[in-house]
Amino acid sequence: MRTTVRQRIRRCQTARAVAIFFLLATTVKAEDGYRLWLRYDLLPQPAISSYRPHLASLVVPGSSATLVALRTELANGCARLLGATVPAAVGVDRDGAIVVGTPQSSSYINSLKWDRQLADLGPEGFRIRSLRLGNHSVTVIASQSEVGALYGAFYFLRLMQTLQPIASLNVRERPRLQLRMLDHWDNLDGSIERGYAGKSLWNWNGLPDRIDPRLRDYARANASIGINGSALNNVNANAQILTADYIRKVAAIAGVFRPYGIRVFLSARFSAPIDLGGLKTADPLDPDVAAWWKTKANEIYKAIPDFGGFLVKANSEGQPGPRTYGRTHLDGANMLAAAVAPHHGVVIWRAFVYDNKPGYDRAGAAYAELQPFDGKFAPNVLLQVKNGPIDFQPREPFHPLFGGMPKTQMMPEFQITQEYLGFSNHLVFLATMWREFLNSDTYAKGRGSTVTKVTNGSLDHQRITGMAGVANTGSDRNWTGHDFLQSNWYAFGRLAWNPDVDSRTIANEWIAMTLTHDRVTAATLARIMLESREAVVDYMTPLGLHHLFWGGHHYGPAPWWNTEPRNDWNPVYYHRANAEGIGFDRTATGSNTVSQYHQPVRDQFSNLNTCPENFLLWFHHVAWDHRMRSGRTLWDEIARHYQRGVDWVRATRRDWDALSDKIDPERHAAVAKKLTIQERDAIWWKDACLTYFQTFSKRPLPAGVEQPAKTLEEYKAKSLTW
Ligand code: GCV
Repeated sequence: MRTTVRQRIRRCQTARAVAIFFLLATTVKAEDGYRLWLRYDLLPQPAISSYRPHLASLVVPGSSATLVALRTELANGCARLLGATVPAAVGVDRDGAIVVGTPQSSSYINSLKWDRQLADLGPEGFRIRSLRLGNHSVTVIASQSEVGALYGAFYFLRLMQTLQPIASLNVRERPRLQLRMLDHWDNLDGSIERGYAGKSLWNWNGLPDRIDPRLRDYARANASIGINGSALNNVNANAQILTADYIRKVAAIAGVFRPYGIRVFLSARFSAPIDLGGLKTADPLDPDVAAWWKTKANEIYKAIPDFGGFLVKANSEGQPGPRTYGRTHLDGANMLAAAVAPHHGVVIWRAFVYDNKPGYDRAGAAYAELQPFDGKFAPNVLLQVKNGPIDFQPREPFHPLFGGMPKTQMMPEFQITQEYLGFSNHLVFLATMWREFLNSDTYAKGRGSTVTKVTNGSLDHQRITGMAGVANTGSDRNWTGHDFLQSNWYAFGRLAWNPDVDSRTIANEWIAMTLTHDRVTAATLARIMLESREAVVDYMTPLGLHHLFWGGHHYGPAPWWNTEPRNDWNPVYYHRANAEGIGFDRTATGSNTVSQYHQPVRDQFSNLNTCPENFLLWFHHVAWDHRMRSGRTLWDEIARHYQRGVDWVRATRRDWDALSDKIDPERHAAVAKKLTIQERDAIWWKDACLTYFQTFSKRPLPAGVEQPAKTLEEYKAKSLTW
């Protein structure tokens, strides 16, 4: 049969259209994790039907960058969730309008006379109300500030993403903490210290001219969970970040973040006046040094008027600091604080300081060093304190500085990136760990003086509050290296907004937004996430053991390690296993750092009979045959914990495999692969630790605990690439 030219052209066009369609379909459907929890996939039909009448138009007047971002987010989000465009409108001319903005940007919101109510919620808080405007039923999302309205819009989208009703809303939300920050340990060469998801997101070489569009998506994701600060560079800081060249680059990043309410911070190297300024000293009490920092701060604020301030790691792990010049942390922090104070900036001084004196206990170092300065820091200084007294271990008791410095502004530091939790290979949901810490009762002012209350400022009337998380983001397409670990970024943001949110709520939200609306599947996933942290503690460091990690990279077990130049970088320093028993005696018969806690916490931890068993070997050196509450000996109990951890990973792999038809194939396969590694590692942890500790305990493994496959020498010879 002969075809006409016209027919051939049409066929070609059709073929091209089909090809483009498939190309688009595969691009759009690529389940590579890039979209995080902001996927906005089509909702189930019943939800669409119930939402549709309340989403008839978007009335978001204004042309500022924030309002444009807000309007775009709402329009895209609603259109994709509902599968139909929600038109933008200038006025409320129908039922179901969504009216968003501030009293300044929207005459409708102005007409509501909500000034007092909005003021009560603070500059970043918002109200969402279903009400009648004139003759129409509408939903109003309002805030004092445009960024607050943006937070409200994300909240509203989340309601739909998690299938909540929107017909009759009366929401009042405000962040409980002021500084909600991600700390990036990103180096200027693009590498990330303790980063397991690729390279740095900041393309320093291309900036300020070439701005990666991904920066905007980073900002969107953060704004969606209320994160409002980003410290861009490693706390092991390179002074170059403070040069004019880099300030221009930082200003370009700040320009992308600003509409989303995110301010940039920089880690400052304390010796910068020498490194960059050519001064002979960085002594904080030297007037030339103070003047150099003032000039530098002025220069930064000129380029970035909303610059947040400096984050400082001083006199810690080889970093320069005031003590290099015979001065104190107080001298250093207050000198820098004076430089940024005229611009309303803050100094975030890290409490991660420890010395290397013979016979000392690293867990008590920060308290000994900093507590005496309580009440003496300048009003714009915050002390950023890791959740536990050592270093982001799978389980630590709360840091005694919480509750120990009532006249100082305290800001917890979490590690979202999993330096000590299997990098981006292990599925660990960290909300439960952070919850445990926030719920801890310091007893600083009697019962109920929880870390949450220290953090949110309610216990000691703290003026500036905050929380920081060391980011787990990188250039990997899925941002965090493991699809599930996006949930930790999400969880951090949710807890920084409200440190009272419970872990289950966070898990459920994240699952609904990111993985599935199927109830049964979601329940399985939530259970896995909520159990995961305890499982990791079981197979890595049960019963209060800590820092058993391979030296340097901290991946995998090396309880035998004793070759680091500093004692307190060696696992043997922490577990102290010998023929009698195992554990670090931090009671009065040992280092007595337990005395840094208030009563009755101190007594509870000190007493072998009342010490919670999950902290037992943190505070006590315990005999191998010590009877645990279960009736088993300590040795048997340790062994059973390791086995339990391994069993959990095996069961989780089975659970995950069974969900292959419930999760898209791409992410299912990616997570399955990671779980294989996690199982291999859990077995490695169990076997290496038990084989090694057995050389001291000289006891057999109890029934039900699998025999290790290799010899201790083989575990010792293993490397990261084994
Ligand atoms: C940025 C631990 C990590 C270091 C990190 C340090 C810190 O020691 O291993 O990589 O340095 O903590 O928090 O300053």
